Amino acid sequence: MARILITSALPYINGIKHLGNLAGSMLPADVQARFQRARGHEVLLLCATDEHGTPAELAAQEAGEDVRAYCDRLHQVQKDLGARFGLSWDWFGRTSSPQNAVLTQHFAEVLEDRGLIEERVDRQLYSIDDGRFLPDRYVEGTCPICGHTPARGDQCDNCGSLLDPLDLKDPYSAISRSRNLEVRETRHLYLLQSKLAEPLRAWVDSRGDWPQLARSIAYKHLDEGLIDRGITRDLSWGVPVLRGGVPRRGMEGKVFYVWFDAPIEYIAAAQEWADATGGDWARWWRLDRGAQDVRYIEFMGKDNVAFHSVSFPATILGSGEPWKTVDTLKAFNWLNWYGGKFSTSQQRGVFMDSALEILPPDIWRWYLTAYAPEHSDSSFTFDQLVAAVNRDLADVLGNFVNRILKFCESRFNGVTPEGGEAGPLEARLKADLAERLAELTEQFEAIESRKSAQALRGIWSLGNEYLQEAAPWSAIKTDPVRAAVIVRTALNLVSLFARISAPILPFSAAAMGEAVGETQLDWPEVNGVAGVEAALTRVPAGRVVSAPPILFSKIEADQVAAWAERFGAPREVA
Ligand code: B3M
Ligand code: ZN
Repeated sequence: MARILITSALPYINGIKHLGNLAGSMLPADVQARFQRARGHEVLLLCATDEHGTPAELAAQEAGEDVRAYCDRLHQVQKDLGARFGLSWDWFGRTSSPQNAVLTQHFAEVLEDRGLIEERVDRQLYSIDDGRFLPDRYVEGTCPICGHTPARGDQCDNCGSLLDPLDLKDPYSAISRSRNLEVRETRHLYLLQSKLAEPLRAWVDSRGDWPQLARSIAYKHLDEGLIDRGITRDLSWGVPVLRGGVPRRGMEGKVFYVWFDAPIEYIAAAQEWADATGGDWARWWRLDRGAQDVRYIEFMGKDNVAFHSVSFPATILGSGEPWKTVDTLKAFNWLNWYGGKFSTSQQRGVFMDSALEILPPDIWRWYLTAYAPEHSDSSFTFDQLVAAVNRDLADVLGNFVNRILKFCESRFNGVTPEGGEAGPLEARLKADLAERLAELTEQFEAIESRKSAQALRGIWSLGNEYLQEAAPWSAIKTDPVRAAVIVRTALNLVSLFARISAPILPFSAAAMGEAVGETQLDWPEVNGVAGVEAALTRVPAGRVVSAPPILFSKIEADQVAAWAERFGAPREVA
């Protein structure tokens, strides 16, 4: 048994997340966690809300709420939505936790003591009408690169360029819209990443297990050369810049930059979990306390890779302390909304709450895994969703399960029939299954979302093909013993399908398992035909089974039209 630590990028607190956020980090992290648990490994799956920085302050202001009250409320909303999507977090923490504050201050102290943090005089936009500095997203204006308006002080949403507020043309305050701004001097702490260029490169070189997308982004940033980064801000909401528990001289009233404290929450979330459950966080995070045996996997969208392959490792490696670092960094491309962008600020696309109003969670989980924006960007469209659901889930998996259970109910009174010996059809089925099960397991291990879904679909199809060829509905008329063998085999396939579908389709898999009396959906043994033999005798003769309620209803054209209207989907071009 191995120990596997899994984190996904921490969703900003500023509103309900859209399907793109789910597809590129939280969902694949959950699928992997469920798979590894089913394999018998010890897993710690952590996530948290990212509550600091200007996104939180601006969203609270827009909602007319105090920022802390806003974060309390949205944290609960995001936690509940995660649970409804089946995200099996061991802990869903908060970057605003006391644990994270203490740890963030600790890292800053240690880094400063090691000569890796320096105080510098900065020039920043100051709003005379608002009476304050305007960091990051508190300034908007025109992008100096592409000319888009409004671009935000930290980034242009149109061309993706990372910006400094001083780069913006025609800047104005995002708080008051005032253009009455001037440049003033202010002091800030800088993390001297340039001094860490060599150890960071050596560290990335040593990560043998990073998929291509993450690796190429990491080297791009290393090759461009590391620049020192300001890690404090003139804001009041955030982790205060303390040293030894008192305000650090010269930094009174300032807080750490959101991207400095947010990744530290990966560690702090484990501490929150330990404090709440009596678990041992150090065993997962400290190399001197057992974490050298942990495999650590991170999931995130490609825009977050720089922070996880350079900035956060700079904090950790720079500390000189024995912290666990990421072994496998799995990055995703963008899920687009009909070729354009999902947008939280403009409420464009389908969001986690409205998604669940129209379809159950497993439908989304399947679609977002099978069509994950993995090796390139991909576009969400309702037509593609319908094809995936109707074809894969309703016609293949749902149909198989329903058909065999209904047949067993009507012909065998819902009791798994006994008698008879497996024949050549079953032998071929087992050989095929052995091969495909190995392939499926390999794809899950490699964290290949699309290929895992594809391999799974292939195994479901084997079930349908078997049933079609074996035709128990004919056999029952001429050879009831043969019919018994087929039905027993197919009921065992239902059990097997429940076990291997559970990482992606936890709710449907539970219903399928229940239908054939299986509550332990562990992963089958992968050792050729012997493993399959074992899997196909789990449901013994004599066990009572019952057809589950419809697993997956087909989506009808008029539903799609209504959704397209409701979500303002652009008209599809054929
Ligand atoms: N909150 C950005 C995002 O949600 C940021 C990730 C933090 S991970 C430590 O895309
Ligand atoms: Zn731009």
